[in-house]
Amino acid sequence: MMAPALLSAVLLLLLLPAASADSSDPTNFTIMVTNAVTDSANQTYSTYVVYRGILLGGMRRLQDSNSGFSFTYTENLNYGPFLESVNGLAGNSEERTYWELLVQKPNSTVIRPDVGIGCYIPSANDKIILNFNRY
Ligand code: B12
Ligand SMILES: *[C@@H]1O[C@H](CO)[C@@H](O)[C@H](O)[C@H]1NC(C)=O
Ligand SMILES: *[C@@H]1O[C@H](CO)[C@@H](O)[C@H](O)[C@H]1NC(C)=O
Ligand SMILES: *[C@@H]1O[C@H](CO)[C@@H](O)[C@H](O)[C@H]1NC(C)=O
Repeated sequence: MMAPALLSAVLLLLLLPAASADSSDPTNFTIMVTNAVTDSANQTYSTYVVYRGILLGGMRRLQDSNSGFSFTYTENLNYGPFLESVNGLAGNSEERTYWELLVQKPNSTVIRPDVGIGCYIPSANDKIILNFNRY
């Protein structure tokens, strides 16, 4: 007969792997490329990050999978990666255009993250919207 405290410790050890299993599943999300300046066709792609991985990682994975998605970024000293171009189209300070980062949550609410692609951590089923826009 095991003491109740020992028994619950053994039970906890048995249950732990199951309880943390979700952190080993990929976090699936989509990336939609839109253009508010020229109104060209939207493109949607699917990718994923590991548990609490950053958006930039999911974008690199998508680019490396030959899905037709490509992007470039510049490195800002203070804020990290600034998304410069998507699918060959680059933002331009003379024309005051840039790639805006928006996120449509599963309940359809659209947010505008207050961080860039190097800091945003996608949630499952986010629709990341990379929107070519003016400022
Ligand atoms: C103006 C501005 C912009 C302009 C910059 C272009 C321009 N020529 O004006 C535009 C509209 C492009 C912009 C875009 C974004 N911005 Co902005 N921006 C600012 C703002 C208001 C002033 C920056 C500035 O002119 N500084 C003075 C100059 C002399 O210094 P600078 O180092 O040369 O400034 C450059 C950087 O700030 C850079 N920059 C601007 N925003 C961002 C964002 C990121 C992630 C990076 C890496 C660089 C960067 O562009 C400036 C000009 O080259 C700051 C807030 C503030 N008051 O500082 C926010 C700020 C820097 N931006 C921010 C954010 C979040 C964004 C976006 C991600 C918003 C979005 N959801 O789309 C996008 C970037 C998306 C991408 N393509 O990667 C955050 C960054 C916080 C963080 N830790 O990541 C700030 C601090 C505002 C906030 N919400 O708190 N932004
Ligand atoms: C994520 O996507 C993969 C491949 O499309 C799929 O097999 C997996 O079940 C998805 N995971 C979740 C948690 O939806
Ligand atoms: C692209 O997506 C945006 C934002 O969801 C939407 O407003 C627009 O109508 C779409 N454009 C096309 C051409 O489907
Ligand atoms: C939608 O979901 C987000 C988080 O995923 C939450 O912050 C927000 O309050 C929700 N909005 C509505 C209208 O339910």
